Amino acid sequence: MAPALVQQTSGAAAKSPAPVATVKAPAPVMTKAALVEPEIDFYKKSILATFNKHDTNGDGIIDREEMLALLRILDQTGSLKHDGVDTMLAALDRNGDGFVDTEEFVEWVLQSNVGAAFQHHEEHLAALVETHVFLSPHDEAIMERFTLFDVRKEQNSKVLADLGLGDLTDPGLLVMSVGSSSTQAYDARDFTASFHVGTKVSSKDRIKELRVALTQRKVPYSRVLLLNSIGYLLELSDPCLVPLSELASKRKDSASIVGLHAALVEALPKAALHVFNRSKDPATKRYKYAQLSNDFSEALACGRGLHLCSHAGTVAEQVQDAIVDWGGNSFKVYVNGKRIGTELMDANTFLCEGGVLDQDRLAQAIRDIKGFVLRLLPDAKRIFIAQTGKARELAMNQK
Ligand SMILES: [Ca+2]
Ligand SMILES: [Ca+2]
Repeated sequence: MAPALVQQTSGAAAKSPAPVATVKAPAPVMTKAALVEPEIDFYKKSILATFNKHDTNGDGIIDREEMLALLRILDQTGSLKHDGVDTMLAALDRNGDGFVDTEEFVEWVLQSNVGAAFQHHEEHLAALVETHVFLSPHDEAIMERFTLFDVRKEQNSKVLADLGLGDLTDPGLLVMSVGSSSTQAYDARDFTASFHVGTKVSSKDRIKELRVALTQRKVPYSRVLLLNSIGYLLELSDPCLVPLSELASKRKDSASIVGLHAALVEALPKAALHVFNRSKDPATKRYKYAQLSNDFSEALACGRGLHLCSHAGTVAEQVQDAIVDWGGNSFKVYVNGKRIGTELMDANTFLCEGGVLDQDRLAQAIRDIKGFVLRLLPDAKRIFIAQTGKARELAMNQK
C-alpha cells in the first residue's frame, strides 16, 4: 500500500491562499457532524481506501493528472458538477503545494458536502459486486443454442413449420451459424462447438477441425441448416432455402464456402445441407424471409446458459441484478431479459490501442459501467458483465 507521504515542492509556500471552490450542492449525505468519534475513525479508514485508489501511481499524493480522473467520476455522478480541475485542486489543496495529500483529502471529505457525496458514491460503487468475463466463442455457441431452442423456441418452431421443415427439436437437425469469422454448430441435444471458419476466414486446418469434429460426433444428421452471414450470399430472387452445393458452385472463388461444403459432404454424407436466405429487400430494408432467431445476446440478456460458460463458474449461479452485454462500441444493461439502458463505450478503440488489451483502462471502464448501472438501479448488489468484440479476441490471444 502506498505510504501517505506529504510531498512538498519548492516555491509552493509562496502561493496565495487556495480560493474556495464553487460546486453545486449534492444530495444530503453523512457528514462529520452526524458521526461520533469511533465512527469517524472507521469512516476515515474508508476515506483513506478511496484516496489510495485514486493515487494510482501510489506516491502518496493526488497530482493534477490523478485529479482529472477523479473529476471524471464527479462528472459522471451528475449531481456533483465541478468547475474544472484548477478550482477543484484549489478546494482540496489547503497548503497550496499543487498536490492533494491524504490529510487534505480526508479533510475535504469530512468538511465539504461534495467530498462527502463523493465518498458516499465510492462506497456505493465498492458495494456493487461485478463479475466481468470475456465470453469465449464456445460460450457464445452455448447461448446461441439457448436462444434458438429455448428463448425463441415458439417463434423459431413456427418459422420451421411454415417452411415445411418439421420440428425444431428433431434430433436429426444440425444448426450451423456461419458468421464472417466463426461458425457455431449445435443441435437440440447437448452438442455445442465453435470453429474459426467463416465466410471471410478459412484455412485448410480449420476446415479439417470442423470436419473431424462432425465426423467424431457420429450423429446421423439428416438436415443441416446454415444460418447467419452465409445467408447474405444468396440473392433476393433465391428461395428461402438454397442447397449449399448450389452456393458452392456459384462461389468457386471462395475457398471458405467451397471448403465448408466439401467438409460437410464428407462428414455428413446423408444430410441435406441448406443455406437460409438472409437477403433483405432494398426497398423495405427487411429480410425477405422470416429468420430463425439465434442471437446469443438474447439468451445472455436473461441469463440463460450463463452457468455453462467457461469463466463464469459458480458466480453465474448467484442472482444477478443486471446483466451487461458489452460488444464493440456500446454496452447494454438488461434486467430479466429487458433492456433498461444502453451507453456508448467503444472498447475497440479505448481498450485495444496498438493491438494490446489495456488492463488499466479496462478497470476504469468497468468502474464506469458500474456507475452507469447504479444510476439506473441504485439498489443493485451484483452484476454480470459479458464482453465480446475485439477486446475479447485480444484477451484470448494474450492468454
Ligand atoms: Ca499520485
Ligand atoms: Ca497540498
